[in-house]
Formats: sequence, structure tokens, C-alpha cells
Amino acid sequence: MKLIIGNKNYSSWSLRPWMAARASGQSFEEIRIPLFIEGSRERILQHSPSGKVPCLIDHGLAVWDSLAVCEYLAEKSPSLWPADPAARAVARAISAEMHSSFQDLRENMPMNIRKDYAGKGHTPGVDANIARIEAIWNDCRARFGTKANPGGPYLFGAFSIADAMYAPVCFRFKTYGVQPAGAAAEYLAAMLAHPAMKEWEAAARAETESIPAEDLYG
Ligand SMILES: N[C@@H](CCC(=O)N[C@@H](CS)C(=O)NCC(=O)O)C(=O)O
Repeated sequence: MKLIIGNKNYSSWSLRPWMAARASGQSFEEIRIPLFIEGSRERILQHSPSGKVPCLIDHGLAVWDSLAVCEYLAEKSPSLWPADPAARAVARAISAEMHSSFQDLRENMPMNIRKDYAGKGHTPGVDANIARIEAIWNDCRARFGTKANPGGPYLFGAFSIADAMYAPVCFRFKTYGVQPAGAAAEYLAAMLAHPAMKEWEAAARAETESIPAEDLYG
């Protein structure tokens, strides 16, 4: 399989299926296409019919859009979703919510791993998004984190697609100095310490390209 991704510093959508692929143990070749430079669109279109990353290619089959790629990986690795049906339903609900919501957070706190923008980006809409994310994390940890899938510090115990979907938010919270309380804080720390998150972060810090439109606060 080949996973087509964008810049690791900026491409929040790319991080999600990359984390899911890593968690699944399925081997894949990574093709990184730096975004918004001359020729990037043409390079992406060679693989991805939507013209966007991420896109997975498996034996000639293109699967684009982050959540669809995660679902495809789960076809081969069902443990990417929690085993318990109730936990799995909630995991899918919060993954879909992440995929379709939190516009204020996306606009004002874009993923930018290399920067320290502590205290920047807050608006009433952003703060409402953050409160909702904290509530999701606290609720999942309390209801499913220890029961449905014991033995892990993630939203449903063991690492799942839901964690992959929230991975970029964890880097955003780090960059913008957002500090949740209680179980959400422990979850954030566990995510930032995940070996694959560390690997992605180191690669993001080593990148040399910058996208000025994404460097919102200098
Ligand atoms: N809903 C899509 C969003 C994909 C997306 O917006 N990708 C951005 C990078 S993070 C992209 O490819 N931008 C390049 C462009 O629009 O030309 C998904 O979940 O994969």
C-alpha cells in the first residue's frame, strides 16, 4: 500500500490515517507531497482523484478522504475499532463529529507542530470547540476507556481510529498551549507520548518548507 500525505507539520488530515496505519501494523510506503507549491496539485492528482491528501493506493485501488482510508484499513484490521458494539458506535460518532465539525478550531488554531503559539487563537467559537472536545475525551475515558477495552490510556482503552481522528487536535493543543483538566489532560499526555506521534512530530520539525498562510501568528 502507498499512503499519499502532505507536509507533516501542517497536514492534519494526513496524520489521521497515517496514525491508523501505524497502529494497525499494516506495512505501507509513504509518499509525501509538500502542499501549495508549484506542481503539488498535479502530483496529488496523479494519485488522488479528489486532488487532496490523504489518499491510500492499494493494488491500484485509490481510497481518498481520511475517514474512508481509516475505514479501509479497519477492513483488514478490525481491532482499529473497539470490539464492544456500544463503544464502537460512540467511536464512530466522535470520529464523524471530528470529520465534520470544529470549524472555528480549524480556522484559528491550524495544526502547526513546529510553532509555539501558546495563548494565541482563542475566540468564543474556538473555546466552545475546545470545551466540546474536552467533554468528548472525558466522557469516553469515563465510560469506555477502562471498561470496553482495558489496558490502554486511549479513548476506548486500546488505540483506535477515534484516537487517530483526534491526533491533530493533540498537536494543536500543544502548539496553542491548551491545557485540559482531569482525564482529558492524561489522555492528551498519553497521545503526545505515543511513539508514532513522536515519530511524526520529529519528521515535522525536520521539514524545511513553510506555508505562510498557515503560520497565522508569526
Ligand atoms: N475531508 C478531507 C480533507 C482533505 C484535505 O483538505 N486535505 C488538504 C491537506 S490537509 C489538501 O489536500 N489540500 C491541498 C489542496 O486543497 O490543494 C479528508 O478527510 O481527507
